[in-house]
Amino acid sequence: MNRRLFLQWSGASTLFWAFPAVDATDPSGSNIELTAKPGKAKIVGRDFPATDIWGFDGQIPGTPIRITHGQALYATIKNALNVPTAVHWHGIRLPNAMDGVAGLTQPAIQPGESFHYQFTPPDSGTYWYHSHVNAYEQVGRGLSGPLIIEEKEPPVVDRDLVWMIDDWRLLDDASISNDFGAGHDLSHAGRIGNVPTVNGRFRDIVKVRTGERIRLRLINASNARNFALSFGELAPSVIAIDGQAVKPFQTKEPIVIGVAGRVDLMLDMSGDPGSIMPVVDSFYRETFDLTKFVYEETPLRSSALDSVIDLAPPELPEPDLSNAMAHEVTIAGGAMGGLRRAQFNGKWMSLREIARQGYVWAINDVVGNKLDMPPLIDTKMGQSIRLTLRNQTAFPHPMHLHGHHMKLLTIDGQPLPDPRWVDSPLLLPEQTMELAFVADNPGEWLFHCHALEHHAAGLGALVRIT
Ligand SMILES: [Cu+2]
Repeated sequence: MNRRLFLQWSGASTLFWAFPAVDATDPSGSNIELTAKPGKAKIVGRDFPATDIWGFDGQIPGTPIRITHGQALYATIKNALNVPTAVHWHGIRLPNAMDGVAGLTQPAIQPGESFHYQFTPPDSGTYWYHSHVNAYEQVGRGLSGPLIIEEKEPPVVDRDLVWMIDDWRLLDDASISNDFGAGHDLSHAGRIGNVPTVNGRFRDIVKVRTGERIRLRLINASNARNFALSFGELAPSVIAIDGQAVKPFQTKEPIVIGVAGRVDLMLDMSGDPGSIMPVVDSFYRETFDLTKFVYEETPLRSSALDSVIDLAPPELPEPDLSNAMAHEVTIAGGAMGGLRRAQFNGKWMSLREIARQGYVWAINDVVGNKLDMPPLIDTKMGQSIRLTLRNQTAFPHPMHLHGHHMKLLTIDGQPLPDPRWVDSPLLLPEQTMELAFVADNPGEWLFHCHALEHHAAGLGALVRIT
């Protein structure tokens, strides 16, 4: 029994506990095959027709991948779509050639062809995989899935749940609106949809039992929607952010999961048997119930488990701040952004002229419209980099650096009480963040806004490490 993968959503942890990790150290790793292809999904329930989607193995979310820390992943991706694609393994510190950015790290996988990815994730945690070709359309149609690297000795829980939270723009017949790359989305908040989902379902429920301890892995697979989730009377403990362990902290504040970000929570379900508890989103002006916990009539236990929830600390290279190379990175443009001119293909042009070609954002006054541009950062292996990231726009930007994690040092000049490592920090309007990382992974890496319409409209740059 190879328990590595293809665990179904329900009963996943039952399987996990029934069959101990006999092959947890299997040097042969895990072989998987995923096919990018069209499929149908019942997103909005019985009263609506199924939605035509593109998905890995034709489903949303794509087939979940679960391996154990230390195992290699061998993944063959077949393309059964009629457009080229490629797969990015979001947040994994992997060799550049496996990063899945078509046109930069590999040629796109043509229709009918396949590509073999192979790497050993150096970190345990909650990650995801998604298309990196024409991403605003391909991810928007469903080409993403969870990628879980389990700790060799995970904290004891009753269930390990993955929620891929996503957002769809559906028409009245539940079909996906075809207006990918609409001008307003490019220049404003990105493609915000009208149907938020958990694991591809709108307004579903999640059955729980009083006393149950749940590890909840939240993955934001939206094109552009950020979430801020509240869990009623529960005070969840945050145990990991962007896959990397944090010193657990309990909070009743809404938990922000920016686009492409992940948060691992530990939940002790303390509601009364038979009760219902909505999970409420409040990131934008209008709040809504994302899903509901429905307590079963029989409690699992009378009081919460009393066991350690801490994960092992991250094993990431510590940046040397005293010898770090400092880079100021300013994001400008978009609607109401005040950017007048920028460099486009090496020439200064007015934003109006640039906008005519579909681009409206710039990093340090450079529009990131191509993958063969001069890099924003060009550095030698092993160099510590200190980034001061300024958002001079009216919109939030989840800034994703490929192939690395960055240590978040300050937000608006305020140091963070505990260290936190991120790969997709959500930079709010007018906010400034300082981050640092060691450039220890050779290659050319994307650094871009993960609001996918923003990236498509120029909010991207390269980091070259030689
Ligand atoms: Cu953005």
